[in-house]
Amino acid sequence: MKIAVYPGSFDPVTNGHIDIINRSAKIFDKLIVGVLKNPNKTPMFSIEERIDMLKRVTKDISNVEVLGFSGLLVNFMKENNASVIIKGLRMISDFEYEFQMALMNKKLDDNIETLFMMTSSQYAYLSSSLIKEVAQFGGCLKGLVPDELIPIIIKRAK
Ligand code: COD
Repeated sequence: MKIAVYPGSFDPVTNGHIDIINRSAKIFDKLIVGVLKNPNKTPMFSIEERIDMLKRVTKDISNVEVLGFSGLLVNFMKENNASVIIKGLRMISDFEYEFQMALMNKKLDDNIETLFMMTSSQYAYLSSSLIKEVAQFGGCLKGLVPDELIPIIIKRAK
């Protein structure tokens, strides 16, 4: 069974993330969406809230599981028998940091491969931080995040 992990902060999940989840779930037997609990960052949404939002919007994809993790990604992978890391690439600016992380993860565990999936063109400009900014200043989130999450994000951003 080929198990992949799509890791991220997902603060909050956007339609760009969901596109990567949908497309990679078709390639692997199981896709684990790994939600990072980062003690060095103060997110807009708690780890529990981010997991809950991801579970709601992926409930119809039968081979997707949403789990939280802290610490090293490679340890989380090992605990879940996963061997492939999925990363989304938007702009060339994503590449440098993602390249560095892929090499470090390979150094930490040689059995793990990182696969990069190109963003779909309609989501290339989307990021969680821009979503938070748009929400804070009252912009329209339609088409950028799942409809059912729009009121939750707007409420939190106020
Ligand atoms: N289209 C396509 N892909 C996208 C889009 C979009 N519109 N938006 C985001 N993505 C991709 C990102 O490129 C990323 O691959 C993923 O979706 C998640 O994005 P974010 O912003 O929610 O999450 P990040 O980038 O903050 O996640 C960072 C990690 C959690 C992956 C990283 O910090 C990590 O692995 N931490 C664990 C600690 C560890 O092991 N450190 C050593 C690693 S070398």
